[in-house]
Amino acid sequence: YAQRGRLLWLTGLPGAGKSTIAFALERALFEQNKLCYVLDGDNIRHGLNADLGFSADDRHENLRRIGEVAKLMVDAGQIVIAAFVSPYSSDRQMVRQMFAEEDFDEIHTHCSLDVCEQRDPKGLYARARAGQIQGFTGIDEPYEVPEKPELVINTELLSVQEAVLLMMETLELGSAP
Ligand code: GGZ
Repeated sequence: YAQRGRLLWLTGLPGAGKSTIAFALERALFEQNKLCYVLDGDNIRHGLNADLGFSADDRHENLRRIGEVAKLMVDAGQIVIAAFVSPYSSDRQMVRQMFAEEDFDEIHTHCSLDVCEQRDPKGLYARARAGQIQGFTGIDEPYEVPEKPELVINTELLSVQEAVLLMMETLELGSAP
């Protein structure tokens, strides 16, 4: 059984569609018998990183640990799909540097703040606007737009399935589903 492990890193504003695309891609790869696994806030921040919040230092440590976990999984031959806001270029660069060039791809799930805020799937933008959450990315914390991502997915224009196809083709992940 030969499969090259690699890390696909999805970054973008809350509500941009990172996790949705990550899980749709996981399903598509799974159907092609590829070993893959999604890491996102829901399975990382409740367990391994339950001690961390959203200060710049905590976000840095969150992403450092995720990078280390992903490295082990990539060594084990997995396609790891990581979906994290990862708002700071320096943190994304740190993770990138943990991997060989061919094993790491940065994918910017791009969506305007207005549309993310309209979607507000968890009601967090509303809470941030109301002052109930401080330091919320896009509201009172910056999101540093990736300068040279391997791929940009505009989630205002593409459907989830179109985004999956684009990733499959551009990143040479397998045959089109
Ligand atoms: C950003 C926050 C915050 C703050 C809670 N800022 O839409 P979500 O809910 O599911 O995605 C966001 C998630 C961000 O966690 P990450 O581990 O991806 O962040 S980072 O990469 O910056 O470490 C959001 C929710 O947690 N959330 N508070 N203040 N997002």
